[in-house]
Amino acid sequence: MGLTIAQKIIREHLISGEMTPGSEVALRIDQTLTQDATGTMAYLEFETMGVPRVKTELSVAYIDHNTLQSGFENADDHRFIQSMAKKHGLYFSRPGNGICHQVHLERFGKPGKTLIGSDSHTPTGGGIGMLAMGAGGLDVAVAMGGGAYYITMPKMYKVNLTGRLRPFVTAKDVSLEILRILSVKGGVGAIIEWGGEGIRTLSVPERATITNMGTELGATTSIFPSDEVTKAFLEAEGRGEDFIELKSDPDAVYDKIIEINLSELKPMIACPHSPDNVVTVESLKGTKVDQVCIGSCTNSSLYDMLKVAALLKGKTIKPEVSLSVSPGSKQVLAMLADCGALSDILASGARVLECACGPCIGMGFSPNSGGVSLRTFNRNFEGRSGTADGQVYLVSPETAVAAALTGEITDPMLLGDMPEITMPEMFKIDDSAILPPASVEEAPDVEILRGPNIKPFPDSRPMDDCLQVPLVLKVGDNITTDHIMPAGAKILPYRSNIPHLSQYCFGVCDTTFPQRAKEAGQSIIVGGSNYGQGSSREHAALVPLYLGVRAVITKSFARIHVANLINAGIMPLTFKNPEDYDKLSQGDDLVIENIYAGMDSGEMILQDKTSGEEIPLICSFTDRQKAILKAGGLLKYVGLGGK
Ligand code: MIC
Ligand code: SF4
Repeated sequence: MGLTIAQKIIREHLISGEMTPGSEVALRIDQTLTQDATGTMAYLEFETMGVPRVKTELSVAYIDHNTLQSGFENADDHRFIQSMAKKHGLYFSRPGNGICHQVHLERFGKPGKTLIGSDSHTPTGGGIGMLAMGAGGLDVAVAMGGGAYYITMPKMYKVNLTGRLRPFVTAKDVSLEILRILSVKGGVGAIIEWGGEGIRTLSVPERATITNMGTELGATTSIFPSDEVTKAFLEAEGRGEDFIELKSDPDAVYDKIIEINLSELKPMIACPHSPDNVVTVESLKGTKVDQVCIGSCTNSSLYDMLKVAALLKGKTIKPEVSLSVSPGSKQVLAMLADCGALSDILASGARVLECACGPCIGMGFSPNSGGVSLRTFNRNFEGRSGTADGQVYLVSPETAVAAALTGEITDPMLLGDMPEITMPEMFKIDDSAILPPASVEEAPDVEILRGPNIKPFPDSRPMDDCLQVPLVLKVGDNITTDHIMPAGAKILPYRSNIPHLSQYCFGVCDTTFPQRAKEAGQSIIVGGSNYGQGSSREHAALVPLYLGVRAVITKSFARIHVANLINAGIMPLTFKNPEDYDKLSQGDDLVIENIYAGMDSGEMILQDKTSGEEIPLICSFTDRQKAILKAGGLLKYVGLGGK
């Protein structure tokens, strides 16, 4: 039987396990990346392991999320990460050099390699033919130390593209269309391979837009073949030698095949507050717009920015609209400046922001109260913009420009002719903001710089055989890690300070949760389906751990979050009968007995002492996961992590 592209890369990196969907496989990881919002924690964890130098082929520490530096906290954390990188053999991408995924694609991504990153949009690398996956910081730390990365062997989906995108219809619209078809749960447990003759018309950054947003489908990752388009991109980055051809076998077998005709696609838009709440732009025409943001790891390539500049050239945005443009990297910004496109953007009335995540993660540029914000980003979760009642829509750069120029949601196809965009043959290569590590000889003398914002990890404890605890919080479906542990300019600086962060846990759903959880001492959370979707932030597990949460019971979990819970020593359990969710109420007294035996049999009984109900639960842990939970988390399991 033939293999898919992902199966070929997995086979080549397989350390242990069976490549049958559902079984756990351990993979050798070639490259890692971290960003600063998850990085400080990941490097503290790496430090605990006592490995002097990273054992991967390449590891990069990026600073791109917390670049506001509104106090000493971020600046201190950045110096810590920089000194860790220098000492332990990592490249360090300075603040302002760009968003990790964009820079990694430009300067480091290699077809056929495995990459894990402490950021859920690491699958951006799938655009260049990498098997690139988002992971919790601790899993990235383990990979840096030479350890395997464990995933559940995914199913294989294929999307066949035919035809060619019309002007004003873009890779972003392809991403939104697949979200419309599959929903935010539709990719869970699967790797999505993109193929068909239509992919030849898509450049690497356009492919990367699509694999980036595969994260919103819940997919393990998404991947394109490595072909002549990939080769041309690598050559333009001066890295032609990194090219290898990669394609699936003609008789590869897929669990699901989806057909999309690019020629028939229309400009699409995701409405508040979920990336799969997708309709055509046309259907919302006339909706008044207050703010437009262009950028993020989804849509900040040179190609995107050149289109934006060409459409804005000689025009002025509506006075009622505030427009921000953040190029994805220093390379993109420098090339925009050199060719004059930056002046066209500035002359239109746009605010040009730093090459960083910025508004995407609520680091400034929050919309006005109740404001409608059209963003070329990948997530529009409630409250994520920093304005609790902000109405965030996700669109392509073309649709964003159309709204900025007209002040309302407008089908960009009405803008007239799409100007011709000529891409340069070579990108401008300047790696001066990427600092190499110290040599092996010099590394021991590098001092690690720490600030007072860095607080110890929460202590975990071995799983008890019996839990007798209250149901401290009951939430619904599709709870994101932004709900569990919000980000934004006020909170993000404290990513290395779990006690401080804990005050904001579940703030979007229930501001009384932290206090109630603390008072309970130990507790259980109950959720609906796809619990923990979105960001890879392990803080969404570490903070509940700090607040005493011992188990989370849901209808289903998202992939990275369930791994983070187990790594933190919190037991993820699912209802055997999803309708039992309705039998539980917040505040109920719960008991789970014989937990160890239950882990072995795969089933436990939840007794609700308040209602008298007995509810069967499922726990399908591997032996490794059982051992981690019994030990009280991954660090304890490997003999580290304090008391
Ligand atoms: C996000 O887009 O939510 C983030 C911020 O990039 C996160 C990482 C984090 O929370 O630090 C992600 O996607 O993993
Ligand atoms: Fe940064 Fe937004 Fe991309 Fe997350 S999704 S990495 S916050 S740009």
